[in-house]
Amino acid sequence: MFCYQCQETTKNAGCDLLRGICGKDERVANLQDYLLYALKGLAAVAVRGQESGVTDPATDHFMAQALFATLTNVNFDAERIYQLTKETFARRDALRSRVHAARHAAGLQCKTPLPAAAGQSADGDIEAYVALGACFSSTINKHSDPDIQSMRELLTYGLKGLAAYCDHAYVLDHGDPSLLAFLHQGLAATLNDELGLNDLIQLSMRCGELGVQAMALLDTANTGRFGDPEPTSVSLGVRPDAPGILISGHDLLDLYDLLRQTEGTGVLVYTHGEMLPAHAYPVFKAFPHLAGNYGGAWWDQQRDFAAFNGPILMTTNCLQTPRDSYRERIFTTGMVGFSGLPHIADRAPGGQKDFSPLIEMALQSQPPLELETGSVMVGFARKAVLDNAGAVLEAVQNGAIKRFVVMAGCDGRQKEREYYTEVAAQLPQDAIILTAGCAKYRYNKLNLGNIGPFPRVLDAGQCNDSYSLVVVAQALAQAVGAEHINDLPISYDIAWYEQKAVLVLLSLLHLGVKGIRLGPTLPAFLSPNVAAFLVQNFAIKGIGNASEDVAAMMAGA
Ligand code: FSO
Ligand code: SF4
Repeated sequence: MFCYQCQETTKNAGCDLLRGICGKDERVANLQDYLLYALKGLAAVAVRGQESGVTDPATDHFMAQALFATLTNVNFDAERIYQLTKETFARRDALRSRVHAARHAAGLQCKTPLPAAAGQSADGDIEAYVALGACFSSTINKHSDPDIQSMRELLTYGLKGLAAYCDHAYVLDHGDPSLLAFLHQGLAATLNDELGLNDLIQLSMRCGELGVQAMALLDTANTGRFGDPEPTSVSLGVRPDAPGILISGHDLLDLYDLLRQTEGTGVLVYTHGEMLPAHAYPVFKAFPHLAGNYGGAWWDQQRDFAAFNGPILMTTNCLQTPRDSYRERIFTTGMVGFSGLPHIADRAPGGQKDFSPLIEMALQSQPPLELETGSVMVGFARKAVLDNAGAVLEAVQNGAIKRFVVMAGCDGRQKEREYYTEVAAQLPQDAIILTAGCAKYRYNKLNLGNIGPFPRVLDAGQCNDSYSLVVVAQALAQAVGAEHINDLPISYDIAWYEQKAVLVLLSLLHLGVKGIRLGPTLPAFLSPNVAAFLVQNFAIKGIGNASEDVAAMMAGA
């Protein structure tokens, strides 16, 4: 196996032994590589279809789901990846027939042949696919020019992030065909030997542009369905007298179904990880049995889930290999999977998922062990901040707020991430931290105080709610008459882990944001020349020592 798509990749070079740091074993890695290869072939056919007026919306959505399944910490279920690959080939072949027929009828000649991935035989059992994956992972992802390879990887990972956010929005019946069309175009481009570095750079910037569009779509989907987040205090403790269900991941509709089905049962619902921001939405606040947030970021799940005592639902990334202490209590749903874990099936159109197995299990469970007490503030998404734009501006103008530091992104297990806790703690009292994503768990319980009515950590929500931070920055720029958000007193100290964060990074680059600090390490898939390009054009830098970085950021560097 070889995989270097996430920040925790072995030795910041690549997971190339029998198992990745994330727990993905060689067999699943090979199957995922073969799925990606198959998806590239499907993408090439779909692009030719786009050129010929032949589309298949169901296949477009399938592309987003299948690509999402290959994102870090989503799907470790070999059989499921195998089935997705078979479906990819079946959809590819059906679409190719339609495209051929349409082109034939129109008298169109193909100037270039389709790539090999578009015609690869679909035959084979799971073992054959494992073997083919092993073979393709060492060839299809290896271009002789390391810079072309690096840019293809950057684009591919941005597309995986885009696919994930598309899937989240589609779950809420919010679609945008242009986003799905680009998944095909971008993925097909990674097979096209005629494209040079500049083409791939442009496609990556386009990916970032569509990243903003996808996050905006998901924002509309979430706020349209559940209301605009409001500043809300969330309990971190437990109610000792009732059992609970713990729900993690990003899928708010799953939370909604679960809350409706647990109403009146005596079972409480707790959020974990990236589900924390749900507490700020008016629709969720109306459920008195949404009891609080339990535990820390995704990488704390093995400790948190063991202590929780009740059933756990993983709706999206980030899933870790379950420990025996809670293996019997964890369920997956959506694109998440793990061999041997029970999977809650998708909802029928207009219906709900059936969470009764979790509810039955919860009724037999002990209440969770209390891990901590206290509370955190959430709900500072775009509307909550912009409704107070006057107070923010006044605080900036009278010097109460000297600087905003965007510390969005992901958390992870590496010790180097203590840097983010140190930065948050050392930032002076006149600095506000703008956050989104699970990166916040490094500092959201530090009680960093307030500036006027605002907590010094303004939590906009999930990683996709980085969109809110962009909207706030743009509104602020307009209000102070700045030409560009780079002219505002804002610094960016972004923590990345997986491919949604790659998309968020591309989105910020597309918006022209300069001077981003990216840590805790720069991506292993950046070749020296591609890294140099990012430094030259976007002034991207790695992180350093916390106190030096704090001083530099406060000085605008
Ligand atoms: Fe975190 Fe995981 Fe939202 Fe990521 S839970 S690390 S950017 O997958 O998705 O922020
Ligand atoms: Fe390694 Fe990350 Fe790939 Fe997992 S997703 S195999 S940790 S690079």
